Amino acid sequence: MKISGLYLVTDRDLCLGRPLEKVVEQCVKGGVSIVQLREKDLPTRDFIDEAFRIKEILAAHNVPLIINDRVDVAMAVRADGVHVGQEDMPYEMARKLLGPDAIIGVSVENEEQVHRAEQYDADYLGVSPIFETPTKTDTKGSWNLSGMAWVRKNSHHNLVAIGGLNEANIAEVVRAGADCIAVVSALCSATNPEAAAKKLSALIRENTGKSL
Ligand code: TZP
Ligand code: MG
Repeated sequence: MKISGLYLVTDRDLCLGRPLEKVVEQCVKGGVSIVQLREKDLPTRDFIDEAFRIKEILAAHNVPLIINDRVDVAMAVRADGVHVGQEDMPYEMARKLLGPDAIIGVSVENEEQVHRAEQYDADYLGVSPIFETPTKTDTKGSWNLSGMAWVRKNSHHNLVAIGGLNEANIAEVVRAGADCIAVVSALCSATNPEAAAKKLSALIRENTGKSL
């Protein structure tokens, strides 16, 4: 499945006190094309319950649900796929468990990981992080625009850019080769998530197919 457009990665703590379900629904109304549920410290039972609630909202809009890290949770709730980082379950193992139709994304943080990922039939690579971001601080360096362009040249995969992206910089990230833009705070912490999603989606559309 070709992943494109605007990709929401959730963070309950960044939703300014609003329920995550409300924020996700507004983002979807604003044109988000895919949603990743990312929960780093919820008990498994709560993660599953939340995933079912989000899945129902997304199903009404035909938007796929991706689970961050947890292949077991993805299987339990029959999510559309999973996103794995370099320290999570290896790609091949996740593919075996979830099957050929699942959407599986893999984070790449350096050039070696990009080369290694060439042998995967992953649905996308998460190019992470493009810029430094307070949302995720355990990163080792950032790709910047030149790195994004390097990944585009050296990978056959569909590319999802993430990290420090917002309306001020996504045009150039798309022009550097991103197929899809993933954001946390630019949507979760937006005063009006629906309007923010509309604005970001339009910027992605306008810049797709153009180069730097
Ligand atoms: N992975 C790499 S950067 C990041 C994740 C989950 C956080 C991106 O957050 P923001 O607020 O869009 O910079
Ligand atoms: Mg992970």
